[in-house]
Parts: sequence; structure tokens; C-alpha cells
Amino acid sequence: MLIIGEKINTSRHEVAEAVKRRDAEFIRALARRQMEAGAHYIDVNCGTFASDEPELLNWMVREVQQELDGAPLCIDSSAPAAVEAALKVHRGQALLNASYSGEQERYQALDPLIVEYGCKVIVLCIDDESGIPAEATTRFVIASRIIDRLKTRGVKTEDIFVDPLVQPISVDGRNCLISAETIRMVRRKYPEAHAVCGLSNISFSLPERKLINQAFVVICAAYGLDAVILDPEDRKMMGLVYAAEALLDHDPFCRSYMSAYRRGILS
Ligand code: THG
Repeated sequence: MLIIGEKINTSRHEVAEAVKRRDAEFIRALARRQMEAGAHYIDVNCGTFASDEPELLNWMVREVQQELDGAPLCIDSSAPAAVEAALKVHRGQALLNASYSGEQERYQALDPLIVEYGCKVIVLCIDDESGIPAEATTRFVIASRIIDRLKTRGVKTEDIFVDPLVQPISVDGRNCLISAETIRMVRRKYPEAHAVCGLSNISFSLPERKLINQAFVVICAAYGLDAVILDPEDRKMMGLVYAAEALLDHDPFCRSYMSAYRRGILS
């Protein structure tokens, strides 16, 4: 399971405060701690700073990559101008988390950047006709169209990550299984593509959200989720992810589980 560390996000109060005072040390430490806790990518998001977002995301990318000796980042912004400002200074192959979807306005703005910079890309299962579709099959059809179009632009299937767009179970009891089935269908048709999601939406408005998020990640793993955006400093969550992968025979000889255990990142 590819772990994307979510903590550098200005929707979190302490990160917003650190960004306001341009506290590079705070941001760098948060990046380093997440890597040491087992993250493979660090997500960077300063979307709450609307007009300053390009400058701030550019700054974050430079600081975090310097701290991590050029490790690739997950650039999380729905503003194409901020995405471009970030990609200009990013070294290596970025993972673009930019609300790329089947909506014409989105892909017309982002396709040139994806091609120019050769990014990996997260795609959301939405388009202009269906909005966020209620059914997994519709999400799968939209994802298929997006993947096929990206391939004609020269993007490799292995560089595409499909996000089923997780919605809260408090809104509709089927929402976990809708995401899970979407993941299963996408990965059956495109085994080289990846499936990714964030965990927190699933538990929106419920108490003890972590319990729901933890159960959700295990279910999604069983349906083929192979990348996840989470807090890697949550060792209980990390333990569940590695245990689930071992149990599902996604981890031959439990090698990754054992190595994570030895690194002390599980609990
Ligand atoms: N899909 C994609 N990108 C995404 C999401 C997704 N980016 C944003 C989000 N969802 C994932 N990132 C975060 C970042 C921070 C928090 C949640 C999701 C967050 N954390 C709380 C905090 O730190 O206060 C609580 C976390 C905790 O309990 O530890 O708010 O779905 N493609």
C-alpha cells in the first residue's frame, strides 16, 4: 500500500498558523516525521489561502523537497495556477492531486501541465453529465473514459490513480460499498492503474471517526485499494493497513509487514 502523508494541509489549524508566519522549520519537521512514520509521498495543500496559493505551494514544495532530499510530492490543489507554480520548482515525478476529472474545464486546464511535466495523476470519478454519480458502475464508466483519454495523451496507465470520491455513510449507508465496488471494477479492467482515497470523508458527522476510518481502509484494501491518504503518525492505522495487506495475500511472506514492524511504525 502506497502511503501518502496528509498532514501538511492548511485546513489543519497548526499548519495554517505555521504557513502564516512562513515557518519553514515547522513544515519541514512535519514532512520528515511523516516520512519516518512510513509515508512514501507527502501531500502538500494550502488551499485555504486562495489568492496566495500559488506562491505558498511553490514555497512548500521547495522547503519539503529540500528537507527530504528531493523525494517526490503529492501536489494537492484544485487551482491550476497553484499547480503550475508548484510543478515549476518540483524535482522528479510529482503525483498530481488536482481534482483532475472528466469535467472538460478541469482536464483542459490540467492536460498541458501533465504532459509538460510528466506527472502521475489522481483522477476523480466525476464528469459534466453525472456530477458525483450515485452508482459504482457510473463512477467506473467515468474513470474508464478518463483513463482512455489520458492514455491518448501519452500518460502511462501505471501513472494513473483513481479516487472513487468517498462520501459519508451518514448520508447514505451504501457509500462505503459504492467506493469499494468502484475500486474493484477499475482495478479489474486496468490492473496497472492504481486506486487511492482519503479516509476521513467516510466518517463525516459520526462519533469516534477513527473507528470508521480504520474499518473502511481494511474493506477498501480487500477491494484493491493500493494507495491511501492518511496520517502516517497514527501507528494503529498503519498497523491495520499492513496487517490487512498481509492477510489479503498482497504481501508475500509478510515481508512488508515484518519490515514495518522492525522499523517500529506499527502498533
Ligand atoms: N482524495 C484526494 N485528496 C484529498 C482527499 C481525498 N485531499 C484532502 C483530503 N481528502 C485528505 N487530506 C486530509 C488532511 C487533513 C485531514 C483530513 C484529510 C484532517 N485531519 C484532522 C486533523 O488533523 O485535525 C483529523 C485527523 C486525525 O484525526 O488525526 O482534517 O479524499 N484525492
